[in-house]
Amino acid sequence: ADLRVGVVGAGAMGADHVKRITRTITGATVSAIVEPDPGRRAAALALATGAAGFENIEDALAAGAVDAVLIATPGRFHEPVLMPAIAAGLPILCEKPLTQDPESSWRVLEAEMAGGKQLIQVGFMRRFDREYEELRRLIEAKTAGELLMLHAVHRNASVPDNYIQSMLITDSVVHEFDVVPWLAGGTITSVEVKYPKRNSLSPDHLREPILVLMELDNGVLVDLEMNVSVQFGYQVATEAVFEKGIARTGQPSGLQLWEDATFKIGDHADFTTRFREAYDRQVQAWVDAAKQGTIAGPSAWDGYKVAVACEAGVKALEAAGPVALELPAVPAFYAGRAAASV
Ligand code: ISE
Repeated sequence: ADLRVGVVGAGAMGADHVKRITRTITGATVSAIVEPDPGRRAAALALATGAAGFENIEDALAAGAVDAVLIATPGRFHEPVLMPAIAAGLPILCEKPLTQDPESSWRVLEAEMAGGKQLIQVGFMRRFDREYEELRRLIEAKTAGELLMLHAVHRNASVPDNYIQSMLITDSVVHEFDVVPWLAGGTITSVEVKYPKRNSLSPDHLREPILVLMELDNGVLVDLEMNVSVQFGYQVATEAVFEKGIARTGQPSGLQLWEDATFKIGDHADFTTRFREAYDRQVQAWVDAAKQGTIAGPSAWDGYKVAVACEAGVKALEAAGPVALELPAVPAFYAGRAAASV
């Protein structure tokens, strides 16, 4: 039988997932839309035939309307949705971040551990991007030698009005905090932020772009240009420097067009298309695993590690130099389950 998924939060990302589950994913249907805003709820319900609408997760759970929960609310509302879903023992796909600070992420880990079963997969979809997967294999195989450093760019055309300075870290760099250690096989030990000349096209309340430097315990150094007002489109790209080779991901690969003595290559406008395949693969893997009572991607522990990095990153926005970070020992509950991570 199809996995009956309740999608919690029907903003841009939630609506995108509703369409995905309805049109692309096999073995799952959207059985509930949980969204307090009546307009958004109705719009999402119109995309998912047969789904029931609820104002909050408690009502959806009480109605027995869902077998699994996909959380796509803003990050600050994740914990209040995660806790009842964990208590109900349901599989969960939680959009990034797990929660917005290490303390609340730790509470989530404790709740999951208390239930004795891994329920939470965190939506760091970059791990499902084929080029990142290939790059990770290349780094592991060492055919181009050891990885020395990564140059990364993360560029958004623009951001919504509610996007504040700390969100450069907690909403955007959060992805690199997950994917960089996963790629490079190390742990982040410090984060530093430098400010180049400010973009006059940035919203008044933002000081960006920023340059983020991450040091890993295996000696790999990472620089990231985080830039959210580039106007022209959406780019997430990495150049990996090896001892005897260079690898690049995320290069423009759309339509090639020669016109008016000019050559153009199509590129992306936003993350829904740039990572469409990654999102599809992530959600399919989650659905398949949920039916087997397991997860198939980043765990709650991975989410916790990222929360610790984000805390250092937010401090680094104000600090003069690198901000060191330290992780507690991985709880045995998660240590034995590395295989659950792709
Ligand atoms: C957004 O929330 C995302 O997750 C996107 O992947 C990222 O590029 C963007 O900066 C965030 O605001």
